Amino acid sequence: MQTRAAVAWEANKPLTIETINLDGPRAGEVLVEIMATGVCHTDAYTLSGLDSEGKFPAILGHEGAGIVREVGAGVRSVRPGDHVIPLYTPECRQCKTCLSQRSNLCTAIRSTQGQGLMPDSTSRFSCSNETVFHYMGTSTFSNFTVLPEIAVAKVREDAPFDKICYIGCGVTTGVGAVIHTAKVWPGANVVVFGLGGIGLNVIQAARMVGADKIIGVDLNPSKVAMAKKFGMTHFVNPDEVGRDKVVQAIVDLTGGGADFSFECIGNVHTMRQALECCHRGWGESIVIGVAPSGAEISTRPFQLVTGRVWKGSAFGGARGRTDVPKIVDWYMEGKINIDDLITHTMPLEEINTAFDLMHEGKSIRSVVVF
Ligand code: NAD
Ligand code: AHE
Ligand code: ZN
Repeated sequence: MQTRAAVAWEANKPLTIETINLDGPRAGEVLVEIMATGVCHTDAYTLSGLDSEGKFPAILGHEGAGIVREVGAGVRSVRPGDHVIPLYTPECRQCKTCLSQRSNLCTAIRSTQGQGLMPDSTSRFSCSNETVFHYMGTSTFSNFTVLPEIAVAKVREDAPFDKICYIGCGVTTGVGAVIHTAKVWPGANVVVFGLGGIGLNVIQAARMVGADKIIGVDLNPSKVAMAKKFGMTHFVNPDEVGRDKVVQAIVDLTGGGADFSFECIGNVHTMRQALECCHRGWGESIVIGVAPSGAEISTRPFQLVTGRVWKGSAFGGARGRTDVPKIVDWYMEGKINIDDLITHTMPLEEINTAFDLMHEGKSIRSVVVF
């Protein structure tokens, strides 16, 4: 079949809207009509050329929601008409990691996914006889996409696509990091570096679980109003306190250091600050931000010797097929706020504006509606 998609031909160039060829689903795969997709900072990261797994030409996008239109041989868990959210972290329920229940990092298809290919090492996308690569196993910047069955979460049908697409990455990443990865306790002091599409979801989950102080750190003061609405109690602007005094400012505000910090920027300097602002003896810092390929983090080992813990979180530690439908329920029950975070909605033809708004710091989340 043919479908409309935004194609990234090369790094740092605007996406172009093309009519491309899409081969149908093979065994164990499903064809999904994407109804809406968010634009996450990770899409911009890969487009920047700094992602070691970034391949071009590719169809980016990993924060979608849509409807199953066709299934390949042997598919049992979904059928045409089902509403689904694509999963860049699949859940096969059979690999060592899934069976361990210790991590959400399913290994079933990770290696081909990182090469921009389907599990049989081929691409379903092409344009004028040129292969176009998949991205993160999802490629939601295409009106139709093909996914492995294990990479879709079936969700309730009354949930609006243009809101729940955000659960495909940002919401689950932020909320999950608090609940699954850090297991923030009531009364904890929490610091969030980066008040964007991920950080604000960390903030709303921290409030939900009963955190005490929720301190936001960002260079852009225009993020403060939204962050306060979602639960931020204190704000630190590194340009006001001095970039080398951020750690001290947080230690002072928390009476000794944070119980939990979350880095939601992707900057190795703020990752270090996020660790070092944690409380001696038990403070945990969770790295969510994705740093450029080749970047490295550093700190004095003494920071760890004295009990601070450095952890990372991918997709909020969520097991997609199990946890994503629950988060959709939380949204539909009014337990989490998604609507206010979606500051811009646009048609596919205007997708480059979503990247511009992100880089200019003017949006929280932009959603493309097909
Ligand atoms: P965003 O652009 O919406 O937000 C980033 C925020 O960081 C902005 O508010 C910006 O003003 C602020 N910022 C930038 N540099 C700063 C600095 N030096 N000090 C303080 N604040 C600074 O991005 P997002 O969509 O929220 O994504 C955030 C990060 O999380 C990205 O690196 C993204 O790739 C990553 N991410 C990781 C996962 C995961 O599973 N681990 C999932 C989604 C996104
Ligand atoms: N290809 C990148 C990896 C980037 C990365 O860490 N991605 C996160 C999700 S970001 C979503 O917005 C993730 O899930 N990581 C676990 C994994 O298996 O990729 C790079 O830097 O090489
Ligand atoms: Zn993302």
